[in-house]
Amino acid sequence: MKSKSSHLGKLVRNGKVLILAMDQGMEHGPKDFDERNINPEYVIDIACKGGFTGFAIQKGIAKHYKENYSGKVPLVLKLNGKTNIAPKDEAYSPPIASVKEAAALGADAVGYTIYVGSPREAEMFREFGKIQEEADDYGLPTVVWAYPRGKYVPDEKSVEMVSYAARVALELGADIVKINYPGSVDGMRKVVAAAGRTKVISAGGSKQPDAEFLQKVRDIMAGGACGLAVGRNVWQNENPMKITQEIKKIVFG
Ligand code: FBP
Repeated sequence: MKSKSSHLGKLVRNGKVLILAMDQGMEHGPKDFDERNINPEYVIDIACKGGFTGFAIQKGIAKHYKENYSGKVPLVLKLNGKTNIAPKDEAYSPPIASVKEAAALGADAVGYTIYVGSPREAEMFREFGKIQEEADDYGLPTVVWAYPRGKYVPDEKSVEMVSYAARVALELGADIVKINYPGSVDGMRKVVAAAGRTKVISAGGSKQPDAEFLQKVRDIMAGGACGLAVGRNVWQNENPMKITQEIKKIVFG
């Protein structure tokens, strides 16, 4: 069994992280995809050839397409997930895979979504606590998607809420926290400060024109984040490899 630092060494390159996320099939449904990227092989090819430090997917894709990505890009297996059909008020993402399955699939990290502030926050904390403990046993780093959400959260992307979520990830023992960009470089700095020694990466968000998105990447990095876990802005792009190269120039300098 490899040590946690050797797994982290794959995910973090020169202190920076660039994960390609494709859990949107579960989280958003087929509406996020077109006739090209609806085929998982299309996105897997981008993950493998793009030089990403990780590829975040659910276990079904991980199992059915193992031969396509294995050994070519580090796997970040998402261990919970939900659709966006149910109302957001009671935001909850149930566990659907185990750390054992992640290890058997050759994952280099496990991913877990926690809706901070949700009425069901306690359940998610408890479930992640167990996963955190098992991940430590397997030497696997944890990446927490920390999203403030639910009927008590007035603004999911306010600096205050995103900083709180980042801090919660630190308190829960996450190695890396993925947050939604809080809208400004200053806001990002506050989030990074709140996260302490937990590394902060930002989601990409919905598809933007290239120049706007690349400015957002610059701002994310200027705010002290160590990278991104990006999905739609790469595989919905007309030229995914070109935008990936541009993102890499900014993230890895
Ligand atoms: P994007 O870069 O496409 O925004 O992906 C980031 C991500 O966190 C995905 O990993 C996840 O599927 C999705 O966003 C969650 O989005 P939402 O905020 O709608 O739940």
